[in-house]
Amino acid sequence: MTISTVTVTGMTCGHCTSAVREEIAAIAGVTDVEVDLDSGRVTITSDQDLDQGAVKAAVEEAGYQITGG
Ligand SMILES: [Cu+2]
Repeated sequence: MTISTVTVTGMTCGHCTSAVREEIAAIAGVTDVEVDLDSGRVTITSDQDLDQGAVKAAVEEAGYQITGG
């Protein structure tokens, strides 16, 4: 099991966090996604090495940006 964290900017409400959570949850191997709206911190649990490019693409697909790991 691998736990990764990224920081996402641009989220302003629960709909934003849901959009990010759903996009990241669709990535291969991801088993859990926790999104903290206030800090922008997203904690991703996966059962295989996480594809960071896929995470970036998922966040951008949801309409937000990753600012840090
Ligand atoms: Cu929102």
